[in-house]
Amino acid sequence: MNSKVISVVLGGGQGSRLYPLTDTRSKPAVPIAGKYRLVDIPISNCLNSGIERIFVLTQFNSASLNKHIKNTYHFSFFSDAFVDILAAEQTPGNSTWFQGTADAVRQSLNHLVQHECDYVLILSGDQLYQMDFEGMVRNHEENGADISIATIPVTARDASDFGILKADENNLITSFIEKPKKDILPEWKSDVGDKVRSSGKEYLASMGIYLFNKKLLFELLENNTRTDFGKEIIPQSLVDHKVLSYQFEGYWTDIGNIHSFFEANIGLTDDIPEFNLFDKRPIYSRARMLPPSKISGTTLEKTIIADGCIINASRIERAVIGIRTRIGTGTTIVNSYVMGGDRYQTLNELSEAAESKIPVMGIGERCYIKNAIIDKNCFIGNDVRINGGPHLTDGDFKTHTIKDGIVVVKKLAVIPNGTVI
Ligand code: ADQ
Ligand code: ADP
Repeated sequence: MNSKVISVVLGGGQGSRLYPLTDTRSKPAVPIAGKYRLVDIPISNCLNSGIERIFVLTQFNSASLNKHIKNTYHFSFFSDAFVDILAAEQTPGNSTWFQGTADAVRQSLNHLVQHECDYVLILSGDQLYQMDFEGMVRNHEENGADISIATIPVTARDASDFGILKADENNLITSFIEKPKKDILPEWKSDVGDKVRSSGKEYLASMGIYLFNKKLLFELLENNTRTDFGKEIIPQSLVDHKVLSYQFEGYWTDIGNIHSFFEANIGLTDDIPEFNLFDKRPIYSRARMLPPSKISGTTLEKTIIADGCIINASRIERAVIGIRTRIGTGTTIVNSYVMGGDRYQTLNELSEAAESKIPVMGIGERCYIKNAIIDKNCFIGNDVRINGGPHLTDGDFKTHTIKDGIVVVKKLAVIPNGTVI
């Protein structure tokens, strides 16, 4: 175990950009890739890097997140390892919720202070990547840094969504601006090297991954009201502290909104996905002891199917099908993420539903579903047509939301037979 580092995962603010997936659960608990939850990504990166003391900060504490963490991350009785959730709490000294990233970490200082460590690694909870943090810690130590920021080259199109920085030849960050407007972007170009420049990625972006010397983190956060790392703490630290850029070479993507979340999931079905679930470093998740999936009469094309599914569809193409999904005969699913279910209906429930012609949990018969995210435990009837795409106007409805042409069917929604969206 790395005894020098404790990690803090920023599990999410209001999570409004992932609405409606975050309507009834906190962001870290959002299911990804059919069987994991968002929080499993940063936690797995930590564990694979030997960092085994992890706090997860979240704005709202959901039973499903607690249960997931409690049932997934078991450590030996004799080890100091832990994954603890710190939900925003009102205490006598603090009556507000976390106001921003720095404020969230500030409110966790009283927990951090109880553990011995030299560095605190701050991570975002909504990113898809595999990174070995050991290299970052080594680089930080070897160069005597006060703060290290993981960085990645991005294109001009993406640059306005990130903190953009400039660094000298020793990787010392000389200037930093949070989400620069398009008109001033050209001033922020970096010398990223010929190879990277040819791909059009001429800006160096912060990945929102920070390694702080513990003492300095306390100094920067205690006795002040600065609420955000990107807007305040980082730019203000450049003057008095040695802040280094640690450039990352691999695949990294921010999955903070519905569009990027959808693309990241569907991207996993590529022949050689940019994010490799089959890597030798595992992504940890809860072992559920589900039966193997049972599939009959289905043509499958570029599809990921998790455990415990019962599938009789006719065709599934470029789709991620999550745990315990049931799909009826004659159904086609294209370019969609079906999250699955938390339980199975009993044979009795199924025959009662059939008699009263109400949908059963899962996806019914002869449906057509394209460009959609189906949240957990939905009841989609027979002959339902959900055809997402740019022709649809964004909007929020009782059973579903449309964002960027992607139809997101809400958790527990009941979509009657024959519905067309
Ligand atoms: P953003 O991702 O836009 O930019 P922000 O919305 O502050 O920054 O969120 C950072 C992470 O913290 C996210 O995972 C978010 O869910 C979480 N978070 C936000 N508020 C929180 C709160 N009150 N409590 C707990 N968690 C909270 C940041 C940096 C940029 C950088 C990008 C890279 O500010 O400089 O380029 O990350 O994605
Ligand atoms: P996941 O498998 O995605 O990790 P969880 O195990 O966290 O999901 O959630 C399963 C949820 O479903 C739990 O809250 C559990 O109590 C509930 N559940 C499981 N079986 C049944 C059932 N037969 N009837 C009602 N709820 C159930």
